[in-house]
Parts: sequence; structure tokens; C-alpha cells
Amino acid sequence: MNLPDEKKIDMYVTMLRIRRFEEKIEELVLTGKISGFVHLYIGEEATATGVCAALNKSDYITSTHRGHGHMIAKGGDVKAMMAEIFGKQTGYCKGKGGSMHIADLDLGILGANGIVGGGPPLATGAALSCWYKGTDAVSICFFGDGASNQGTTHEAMNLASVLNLPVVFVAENNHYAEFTRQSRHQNIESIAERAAAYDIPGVVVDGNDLLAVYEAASEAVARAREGKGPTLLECMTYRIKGHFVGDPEAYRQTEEVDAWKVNDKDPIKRFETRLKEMGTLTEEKIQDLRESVRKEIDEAVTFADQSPVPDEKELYTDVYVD
Ligand SMILES: Cc1ncc(C[n+]2csc(CCOP(=O)(O)OP(=O)(O)O)c2C)c(N)n1
Ligand SMILES: [Mg+2]
Repeated sequence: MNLPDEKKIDMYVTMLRIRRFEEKIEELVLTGKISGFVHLYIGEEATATGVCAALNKSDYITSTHRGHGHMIAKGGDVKAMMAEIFGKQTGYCKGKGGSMHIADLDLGILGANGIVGGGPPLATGAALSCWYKGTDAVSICFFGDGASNQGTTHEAMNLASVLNLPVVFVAENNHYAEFTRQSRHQNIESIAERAAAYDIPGVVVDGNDLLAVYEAASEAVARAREGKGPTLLECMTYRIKGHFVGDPEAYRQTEEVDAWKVNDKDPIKRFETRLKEMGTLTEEKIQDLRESVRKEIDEAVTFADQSPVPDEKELYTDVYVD
């Protein structure tokens, strides 16, 4: 695929931004600076980045409990995200939502979601609204291998197929649902096989190969935009970190995890090698970009740290109270 250097560098920086954001969050949780439950996207960066790079600002995404990567890839503001996770007034939800409730409607980000399988009906509804309003926007649903077993996911795919809606179901197959490996929660290796049940294309792609994801997503998005209906796009990937920060990870061997950290598996290292081979970036330029992303995330932490906590008078605003 012939892409302008600018686009490739932009995608590379997005992956770096996600990685650095997540490394910082992990550090802040482990040192007790922030509290609450967080699920890191480290190791899966190429999936969100490749898919969102194929979208327009007016397109929609729905995310998951592991949502920081999706949010950043769709253009989310890292300062407002960080402040939200810090529980500060300047956060996306004024500090009352935390990691699993971040949304930005202006960017078409319909929200992270603590309910596994909560995203597919929302993404399908958004796609229905695109069709109803006659816009050419498309809707993307990120969901995990665990979520692929939820009834909501199947209902959404069925309806999207029957109504021929502009939605792309992006299955992020990281081979685990919490502490259960894929082979123990479903008798198929590839989630894309389930597309046959809805008579929609089922495509499998290496989710750690940024350009392959971008290419496959571009095709599925174009198909949806042209009114040809949904696609189930399965991205094969792996989460390098535990299910949540603090997970003792008793259910898998370190050798298995280490095998995904090597140069030709890690999505960032892999793309760096490609960028050098293609002559797009030099090692020196890579270091500059890494440094500037490091600074950007440090600034987000300072912003969040120095922001005020919500006023106690705000305790009952913007929240549901029985
Ligand atoms: C409806 C519902 N059931 C169970 C849970 C608990 N839970 C949180 S994450 C998770 C596993 C999700 O696995 P997967 O969809 O593969 O996403 P991943 O964590 O691998 O990104 C479960 C069961 C939940 N949040 N919501
Ligand atoms: Mg999973």
C-alpha cells in the first residue's frame, strides 16, 4: 500500500502515544498516585491505530473496558483523559467516570464501556442513525474475544446484516477473556468464522501489523460507506500486560508473554523496523519522536495532577441518583 510518509509517521506517533500513556498509567497506579480499576492496551496498539487511521472525524467508534487506545487513536485529548483517570474536574466526565467511561461525542467516540458486549448494540444503533440521516458516516465497534460470546454481540451483528448497516465489527482477539484463554471459552480459533452466520464478510488480519490492519480496515470501511453493509474484521493480537493493573497473571506463563514482546511481534518495534526499511524514518528521528511523546504525556500528568478535584456541591450533578 502506497501511503504518504506523513500518514505513516502519524500512525507511528499514535502508537507511541498509546504506549506511553499506558506505561504512565501503570506507573501511577502501582505507586498509588491514582486509584481505580484500569485495563491496559499495551501490545494491541496497531489494532486501534490501524482501524482509526481509516476513519473520518465524523465516523463513530464504540470502545470497551480496555479503551484508552481506541480513544487516543480516534483523536482523544490525552490531558482530559489523564485528568479523568485522576478523578479531576478537568477530565472528560468532570472526574466522575474514570477510565471506563471516557467519551468524546465531538470526535464520534461513543464511549468506553464497562459492560462486556455493551458496545455492539450501540455501534449498530449509531450505524442505523447514519443510514436514517443519510450521512456517509460509518460506525466501528471494537470488542474482545470474550465479548464475541455475548448475546448482545450476536443480536447486533444479525440486525446490522439484515438492515445492511454501515458498521464494522472489529474483534480484538487477544486470546484471553479476563483469566480464561480463548480455547477454554470458545470452540473456534477464529472469531471471523462467525460472520458466516450473518452472511457478512469475515476477515482475519494480523492485528500487530499496523499496515495490514490499516489496509483491511480501509476495505471494510469503504464497503460500509458505499452501502454494502457490515464486515467482521478480526485482529489477532495479544495483551502484554495483565487483564488489569495488579493482575497476578497466574493463568499464563511468562515465556508466552515474552514471545509477544520480541521485535517481530511487538507492533511498535515491528513498525519501526518497517519505517527504517522504507526509509521513512532514521533512528535519530525515531528517538526525537519518542522524546516528544514522552514530554506530551508528562505534560498530561502535570495537568491532571494540578487540576482541582470536583467540588462537593457537584456530587449529585451529571450522575443518576435513585
Ligand atoms: C456483562 C459483563 N460480564 C462480565 C464482565 C466482567 N469482565 C470484565 S472484562 C471481561 C473479559 C473481557 O474479555 P474480552 O472481551 O476478550 O476483552 P479483553 O479484556 O481481552 O480486552 C469480563 C468477563 C463485565 N464487565 N461485563
Ligand atoms: Mg480478550
